[in-house]
Amino acid sequence: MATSFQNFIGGTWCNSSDGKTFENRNPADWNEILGIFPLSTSSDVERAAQAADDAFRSWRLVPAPERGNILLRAAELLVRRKDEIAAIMTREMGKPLTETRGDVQEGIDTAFYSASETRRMFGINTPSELRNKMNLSFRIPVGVCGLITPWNFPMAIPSWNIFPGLAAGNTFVFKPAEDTPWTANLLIEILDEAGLPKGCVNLVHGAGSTVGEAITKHPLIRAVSFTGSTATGKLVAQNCGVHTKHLCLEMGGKNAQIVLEDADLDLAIEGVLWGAFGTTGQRCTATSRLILHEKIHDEMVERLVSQASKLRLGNGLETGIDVGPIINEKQRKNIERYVAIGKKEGAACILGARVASGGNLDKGWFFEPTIFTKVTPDMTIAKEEIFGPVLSVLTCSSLEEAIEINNSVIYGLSSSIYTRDINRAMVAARDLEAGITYINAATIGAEAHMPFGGVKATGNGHREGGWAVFDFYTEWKSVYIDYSGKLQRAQIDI
Ligand code: UN1
Repeated sequence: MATSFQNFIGGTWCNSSDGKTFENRNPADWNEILGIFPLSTSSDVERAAQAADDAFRSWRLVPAPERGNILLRAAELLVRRKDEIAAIMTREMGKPLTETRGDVQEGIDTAFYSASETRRMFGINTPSELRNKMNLSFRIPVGVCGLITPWNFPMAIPSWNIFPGLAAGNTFVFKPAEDTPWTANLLIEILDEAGLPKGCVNLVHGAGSTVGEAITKHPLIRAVSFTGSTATGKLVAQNCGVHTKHLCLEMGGKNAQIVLEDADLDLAIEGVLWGAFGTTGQRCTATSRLILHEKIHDEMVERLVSQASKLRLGNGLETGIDVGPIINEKQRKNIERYVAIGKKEGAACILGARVASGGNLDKGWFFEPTIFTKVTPDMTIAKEEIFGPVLSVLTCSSLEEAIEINNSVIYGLSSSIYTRDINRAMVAARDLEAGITYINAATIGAEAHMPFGGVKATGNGHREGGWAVFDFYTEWKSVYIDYSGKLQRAQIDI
């Protein structure tokens, strides 16, 4: 019998209001049921929002450094349980242990960073235009925040919202992805053990169409942070718009690595292997386009294919595995659909392009690392996010053309350029339309204390990570202190 897990509302573990459940399965071994989780209802969201609202009244008054101390304890517990959490995460979403340990580490880094910010979160004081008057402005929490997160970074993404959000004095209603509910429970356990007061973070498992939707419409929830597909993000945005909620959207990407003719090709090949096939290509920041200068195109493609074909697919719990499974059957079908479109539109498929099978691979949702060449910017596989191990290779004859190709898509999350020419690298850093640009490094690997997010259709202008996330999780309060002892009228001529 698989273990049953629960929601966490108002500091108490509980089932969904109507007792319904869903299964959590291992994408590398679909017969393995990891646990049974509550399929919650909108009335569970109602209770969670109430609990978060009650908790907010006192949590916002706890001195920020004291809130930070709880985050420090959470960080220490995460350090202690890192390997255990990583192993569970690999079982529920498939990426190899090296990567799930990295995912937990990103949570740890964010916890330490957020705790340190509780002694900063600087405000701004300005001179007043009047005599004997002082102007202060400082950050205040937003209130109850809704958090809807994806399965590809089940510790890092919740962490980089919840930790800074709590540091700033907010409380949460948290709905994790249905593919990775267990990691979410572990995070909540840790926050509880670290001493977080009841109701500050409420966990409600279930479907986006019920739990997610209720979060985006609930009147007590003032802000929503959503990471996931562009299609769902648009629905979230509609609801948040109608219900006047603050919204942070982190959606699709179509990230490119550019390799110019003077680049260190060994480095560029290592970078694209990691960027395109790490996490089985299932990162918002994954490299899904490779833009090669025509002078190095053939050599780079030949060497890349030879190395990509040696990547080892399998269960991420086993040592030596480079590429884990696709998250579920639906997503693997979606990848197959894009591969068929790529072939139909005339791209040349030179590696993979099929379901990986044989032995243990038949137990899960594996797909072979896939490379298309002769891709042109107008093709579907050059424009749409695939979220799988599929790389589209395009050709350019100059830096300017490479930048134009990079910028031709609707998205703008991550980008990368390999060149030894500092001048061209700096032009790329300025002109690539993306929230993140790497120079001589892959498109993946953002650090916890730097702003994370994208331009254009990737998001709505907010950033997660680093100091920038506090712009979402706080509002500015302006305070005027008049110590003149008389009525002073701003802007009024005497
Ligand atoms: C994501 O893919 O949604 O920069 C997050 C990176 C990781 C985070 C990725 N630190 O690739």
